[in-house]
Formats: sequence, C-alpha cells, structure tokens
Amino acid sequence: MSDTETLKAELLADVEAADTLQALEDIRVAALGKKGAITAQMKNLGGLDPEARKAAGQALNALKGEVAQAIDAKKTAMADAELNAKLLTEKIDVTLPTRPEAQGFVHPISQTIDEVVAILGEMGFAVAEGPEIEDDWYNFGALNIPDDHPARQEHDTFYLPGVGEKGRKVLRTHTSPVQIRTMLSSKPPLRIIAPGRTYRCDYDATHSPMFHQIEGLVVDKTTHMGHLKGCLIDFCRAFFGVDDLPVRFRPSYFPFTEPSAEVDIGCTREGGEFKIGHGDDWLEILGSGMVNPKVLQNCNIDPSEYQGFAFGIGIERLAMLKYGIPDLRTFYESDLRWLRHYGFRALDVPSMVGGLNP
Ligand code: 2NL
Repeated sequence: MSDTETLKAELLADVEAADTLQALEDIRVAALGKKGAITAQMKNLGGLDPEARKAAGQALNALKGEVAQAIDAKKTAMADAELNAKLLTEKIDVTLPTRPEAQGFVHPISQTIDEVVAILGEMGFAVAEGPEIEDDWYNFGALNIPDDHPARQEHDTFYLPGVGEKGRKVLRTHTSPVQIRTMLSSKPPLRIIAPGRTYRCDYDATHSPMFHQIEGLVVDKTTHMGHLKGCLIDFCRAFFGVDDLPVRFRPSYFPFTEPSAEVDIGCTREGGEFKIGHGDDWLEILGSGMVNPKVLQNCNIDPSEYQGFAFGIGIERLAMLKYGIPDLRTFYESDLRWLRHYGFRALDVPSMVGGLNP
C-alpha cells in the first residue's frame, strides 16, 4: 500500500470510530489542518520529480475530498441519531395552551355597529349598502329636503366637483340614500338597515367631519306607529342590556318623516354621576318617524297602499354612552394604547344568543 492509501485507511477508520462532534473535529484538524497529516504530505510534493508529483498531488487532493465528505456524512448521521433518540424519549403535550401572540382589537365603532346589526338582524332587518359619494337627489331631493334647507348649505355639506345624473355630487350626509336606492330597486315589503360612514362639514368636541350612522326602514301595507314604538323600545332595551329601560317618544320634525319622534331613554345625572337605565332624567339617543308619503312617492311606492317607519341612529354617540368613552375625537386618532383599552377581542362576536351583555 502507498503512503496515501495507508493514510486514507487510517483516517476513514478514525472517522468511523469517532462518537462525538469534538472527536470528529479533532480528526479534521489532525488530517486537514495547517499541521495536519495530509497537509504535511502536500508539503513534501516539492521534492518529487514532475511525473510523480502530479500523480501524488492528484491522490492527495482526492484523499482530502474523501476525508472531508466522510466527516460530513458522519456528522449528519450523528445528528439524525440524536434526533431519533430525542423523539423516542420526548412527548409533545398537545393539551398545553398556545403561546400568547400579539392580537389586534376590534374598534368600538365596529363593535357597536356589529351589536346594532345583531339586534336588528334578529328582528328581521337585512343589511343594505350604497355609495358614500351620492348625487344630490338621493341624499336630499328624494327625502323631501327642500333646496333652501340649512343642511344643503355649502358649510354643512361636502360638495364634490362634478354632476351626476341626479344632481351635484356630495359626500352623503346620512345613510338615507341607501334606503332610497333600495326602495327604487326592490318592491315592498321592505325591512332594511343601512350602516355606514357619513360626512358633514363640522368639527368640534362633539362633531367629526366623518361619522357613522345606522338607519332603519320598514315598508309594508299595515305598518304603523305602534310597530315603530315596539321595534325601537325593544332595540334600546337590548342594546343597553336593561330589560325595563324607560323609553320616551317626543314629538319632533324631520322633512322625511311625518309624524316624527325623537327617542329618549331614562337616566340619572346626580352629583356629577351619570347612569343609564333608570331615574328621572332623559337622554336623546335616536330620531324616527313614519315615512313621509312624499318620500314613498319619490321612490315609486304608492302611499295609499303602503306605509313605513324609519329611524336614524348615531353610532359614535351610542358607543360613547355604552362604553364610557368621554371624547369623540379619540375615535379617529388611531392611538393603539386607546384601542387596547377600549377595543374588543376579535372573538367577542356580538349575537343575541345568550345576550349581548354576558
Ligand atoms: C337622527 C334622525 C332619522 C330617518 C332618519 C329616513 C329614511 C328614509 C325615509 C324616511 Cl329613506 N326617514 N330616515 C327618519 C327619521 C329620523 O334620523 O337624528 N339621526 C341621528
């Protein structure tokens, strides 16, 4: 056997016999390191004649490769053996809770819309949607809001450049145009709610230029004021989670309803303390009325055959009252600490099953 072959046999036997990563590393250094056996033989090549040097050089290079490969293979085998041993002894406890992960929060506006939709959905209302950029007629004209009504003034409504088929373009100031569009596109009986963003040119402690509303509309042949009252009393009691919540209907005026009523709930304001649910004071929470026959007519519904009731609810106000949020402006500041405090876990899905206020 040549020197190279002897060295190869020795090194491969050493690798085979090694039983720790450190032993393998020692072999690598002893063979391929600066002062290693193969390196030493490489250095001797200079003394050989060219023919012999070429053959010996090739053999040494091949040996280097084989030894390095044998060490790698052994390393992999050792890692596999270690893993197999671990798998045999370790068990995974699938009953352990998962590790906590950063989770987002549902914004109180979204939560409140979901709760209102859950209550009214249970009563049989279907959700309807429509564009936030509207034509003047869907937002004002169809609703019997006269041309000189203060709401139409430039300083109350965001007008956009351009004119649609039905008048100037506006950012809708309420979600009523969704109901107008639904009345025009489908036949009564109707029972719909329209939640969404609305816009008015107004900004102070209690007004934001963008805010949220839910409006409701029922149209049928026998719909009357008693339905309006029953529906809204049930809604207020379910939303605030107070079974005997006092609810009061106070005469009011809207161009799109006749008669109109504002709805108040019982509360107390004593010694700086404010509480919903009982007491001798009242708090306004929504507006309502029987749909003005002119509005039905504008939507091609015959008012001698059909009647309807409608209502409008401001979401921000409901959320502030129910969840004790003192400042309207904080809703839109995107402050994550605020959201962590006032927000809801994604799995707190509002539903009437088991009540909204567990
Ligand atoms: C309020 C008042 C209200 C309506 C909205 C309505 C919609 C159609 C026809 C008739 Cl399509 N009425 N909506 C009716 C009464 C009151 O909102 O104070 N909202 C915060």
